[in-house]
Amino acid sequence: MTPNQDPFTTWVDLRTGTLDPERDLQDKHLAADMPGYYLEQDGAEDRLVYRVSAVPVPATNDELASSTTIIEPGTVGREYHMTKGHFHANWERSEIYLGLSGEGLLLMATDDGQHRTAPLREGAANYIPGGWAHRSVNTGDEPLVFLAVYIGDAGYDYATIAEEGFPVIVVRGDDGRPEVVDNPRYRRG
Ligand code: M6P
Ligand code: ZN
Repeated sequence: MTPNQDPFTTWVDLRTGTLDPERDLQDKHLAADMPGYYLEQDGAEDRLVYRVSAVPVPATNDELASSTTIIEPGTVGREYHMTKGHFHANWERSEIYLGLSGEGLLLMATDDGQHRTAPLREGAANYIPGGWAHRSVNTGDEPLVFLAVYIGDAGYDYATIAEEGFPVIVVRGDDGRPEVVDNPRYRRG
């Protein structure tokens, strides 16, 4: 049998998340890419919130796709910078998030409103089973960097989270520390 791909190496800078070679960079800005994702977004300055550097592979269930994500530190209102978050279009597909640097939280939720919070920092390898939407939040003062590995045909369902939100949000408390609180705008599908 002849394999349909050659092996390849990607160098990962474990602190910055930079890949060598860079193949597919996607920058996510507050205004253009995340309209309505934060409770207090009106009037917030536009900015780069996060960057995804992907290692493209064919979108089949034989392949493992991967990417680093770098979330800049900061808040929009009281909410910490976060990714958009998604279910997989093939919703039973799973994923692993390995924390590389910085300090944050991984939020996971099912479409019937269950939710979980996991640590996302150096050395935390989080398993995200199929059916759990996932969003990462930078609660620290440095960029939050993690590596994701997922099945090639997982795909993205952004619409459910864009419309319904997550059951919880992560805000900076009065003492300056992160708090996970109920999302007043959460709508269960
Ligand atoms: C991780 C992976 C990617 C995802 C990225 C940003 O790197 O899960 O597939 O694109 O995080 O998350 P989102 O797509 O929700 O903005
Ligand atoms: Zn995913």
